[in-house]
Amino acid sequence: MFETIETRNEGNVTLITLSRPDALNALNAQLMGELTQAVKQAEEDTAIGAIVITGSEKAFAAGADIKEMADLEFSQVFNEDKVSAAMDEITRCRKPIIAAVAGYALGGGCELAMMCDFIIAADTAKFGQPEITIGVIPGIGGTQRLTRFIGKSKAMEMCLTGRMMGAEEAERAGLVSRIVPAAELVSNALEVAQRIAEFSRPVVMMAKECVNRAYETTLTEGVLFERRVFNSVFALEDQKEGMTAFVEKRKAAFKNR
Ligand code: CO8
Repeated sequence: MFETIETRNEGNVTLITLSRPDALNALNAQLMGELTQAVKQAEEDTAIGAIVITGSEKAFAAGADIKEMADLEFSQVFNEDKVSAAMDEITRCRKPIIAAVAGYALGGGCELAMMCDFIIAADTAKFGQPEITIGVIPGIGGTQRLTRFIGKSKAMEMCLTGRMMGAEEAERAGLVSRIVPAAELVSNALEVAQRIAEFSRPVVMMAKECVNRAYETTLTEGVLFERRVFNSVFALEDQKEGMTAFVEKRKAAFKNR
C-alpha cells in the first residue's frame, strides 16, 4: 500500500523503513505523506507501544528532495508548506519514536532523526545540515533542534559550513544516545523499542511528555509540570501493579490503565 516506505510490526513495535533507494531516501512529498500516515496508524494501533524509523545501510535520508524543490517559488513553499506540515505530525505522536540511523542523515534527514525521541546510530552514521552548500538553510527545525542538542558552537559550525559529523562525534556531542555496529542497528533499535513497549503505556507517554516539556518551559514550571504528572500516576492501576510486583519480587504485568 505504501510505495516509498515499508512497514512491519514486530511484537509491540512498528518498524518503518524509508525506501527510496535511488534517491538515498530523499524526503519527497509522497514519502513524507506516507511516513506520517504510517506513524498515525501505529499511534492508533492499541497493540503498538513504540515505533522505530530507519533507512538503508547507505542512508537514513540524504535530505529533503532537492529535485522536487529546485524550481519552487516562494508562494508555493509558503502557501502549500506540505513537507513541514507532515513533519509536525511526527512530533505530535504521543508514542515513543526511535530513529535508527545508518549512513547519511543530512538536511531534512538529520531534522527527521532529531524529531524522533532519541537516535540510535550505527558506527557508519553521518549527520549534517548541508543546506548552506545548495543556497538554502535548514527548514524543518535543524537550526533550532541541533542547537538545543549539541550547543551553539557546534550547531553554528555545522549549519554555516555544511560539514558532516560522524557517529562518535555525534555521541560525544549528545546528538545520539548510543552507537552500535551497523549490522546490529535495526535489531538493537527493535529490542530497545520492545523494552519500552512492555512498560505501562500511559506512564511511557507521560515520561515522554515531561522530557519534551523541558524544551518548552522554565525549570520551575517544568519541575512543577513533572510533579503534577508524577502525582497523577498514582491514579493508575499500573502504578500499583509496578510497585507491588517489585515488593513481591516478580515481573510486573502492566495493563495500560
Ligand atoms: N534530493 C534528491 N536526490 C538526492 C538527494 C536529495 N537530497 N540526495 C541524493 N540524491 C540522489 C542523487 O541525485 C543521485 O541520484 P541520480 O543517480 O539520479 O543522480 C542518488 O541520490 C545517489 O546520490 P549520489 O550519486 O550523490 O551519491 P554519493 O554517494 O556520491 O553522495 C551524498 C552521497 C553526499 C549524500 C550526496 O548525494 C549529497 O550531497 N546529497 C544531498 C545532500 C543535501 O544537500 N541534503 C540537504 C537537502 S535540502 C534539505 O534537506 C532542506 C530541508 C528543509 C525542507 C523544507 C521543505 C519545504
